[in-house]
Amino acid sequence: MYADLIVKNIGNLITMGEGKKPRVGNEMNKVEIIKDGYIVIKDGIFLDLGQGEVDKKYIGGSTLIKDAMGLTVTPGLIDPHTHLVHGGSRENEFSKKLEGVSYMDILNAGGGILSTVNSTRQASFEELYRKAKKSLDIMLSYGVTTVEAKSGYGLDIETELKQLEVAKKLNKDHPIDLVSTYLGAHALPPEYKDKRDQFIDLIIKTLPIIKEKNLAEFCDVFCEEGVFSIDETRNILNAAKKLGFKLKIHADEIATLGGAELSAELKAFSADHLMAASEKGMEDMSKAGVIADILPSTSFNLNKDYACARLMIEKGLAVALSTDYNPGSSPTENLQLAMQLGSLKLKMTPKEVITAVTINSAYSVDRGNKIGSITKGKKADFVIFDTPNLEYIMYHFGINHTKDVYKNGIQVVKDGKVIY
Ligand code: IZC
Ligand code: ZN
Repeated sequence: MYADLIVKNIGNLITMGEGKKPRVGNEMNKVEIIKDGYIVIKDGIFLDLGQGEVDKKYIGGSTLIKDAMGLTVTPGLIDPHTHLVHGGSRENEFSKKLEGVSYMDILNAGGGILSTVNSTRQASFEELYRKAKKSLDIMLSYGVTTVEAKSGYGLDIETELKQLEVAKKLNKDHPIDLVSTYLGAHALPPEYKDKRDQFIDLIIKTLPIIKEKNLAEFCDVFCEEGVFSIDETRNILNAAKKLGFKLKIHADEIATLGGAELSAELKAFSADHLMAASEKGMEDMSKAGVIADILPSTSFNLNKDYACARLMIEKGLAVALSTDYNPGSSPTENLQLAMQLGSLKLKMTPKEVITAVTINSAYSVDRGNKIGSITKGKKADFVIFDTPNLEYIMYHFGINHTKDVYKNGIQVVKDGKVIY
């Protein structure tokens, strides 16, 4: 069978192997690298891969042959935790933050998430679409080919649906694949200030509407001291699970509430943040197969402690990394920065980092059978990095190393510029 595309002369081809399950514990550091590798693509799928000369049987008709000139190739990167669709920005809170006012104090004074809720309620569908599309283009230019996107800036049915509809349309229109998450439990809106239970009822009543319109695959809760308690989180997520939603939790970000333990109890796909997770919580997650999604650019931006990635890996967890792109605690689309902080601050090896943003992040959004590794039969999503090896991506920090990006076998970034 003739190939559509062959990429040859790959200096370091990082495949992530068979990619049949997330990599846990010390498996994260066992990354096979093919020197002088090639990949063969047909109909948007990896048909073959190997070392050295490409088999002639693949070349004929209109086969395109690309010379990777000794550079580094990885699977397309996956960002499994973002608050992509939102209105406005929060630079007006920046000076307060620099003076040391905490994230929670800003929220409790009616700013933070609630400020973005106001902007998102006021924004039209087109405004939200344009802003999120611009962010997706930046993400794509950094080598990201799949993105999880949460709602949570409506806190009313109409605006939550508007956010999710924007994500649905972008999933159709943009090369990046989006995985949608309903985060109705992101904050208590002012109109429900003394009516917590009624707000939780509203979230639970919204679930079947979202299910019926097929607007989200996952449900998530911001489980945090002063936001939603463990019991409230359990109620909401159990209701979601009954309707067939997959689960994620913003867990143990600031206070050690037991979100990690709850994620294990509920068999969530991931527990995210975990800066304050207990050791018992990590052990529970490891036993239950919950992926630890760590967001180091949030720690960096809030000037907070970093999650204990080394301990999590020691305890046999599968770690993923994401940007947490949002207008408050992580206003950046740059997943390569999260990777660099993963090495520099979380002390993850470059091999652990690439595992975290490919195969493990694929499983944390339940796409492990289709993406996350350069494996025969998986989607031909891959990145050519303008670096001589994997280590260089983490070593030379703060810049974009992407040269070319391919989505379903089609080139969408050329020399760092989006071209789709
Ligand atoms: O807009 O502040 N942590 N939710 C929980 C966020 C950060 C997003 C925001
Ligand atoms: Zn978040």
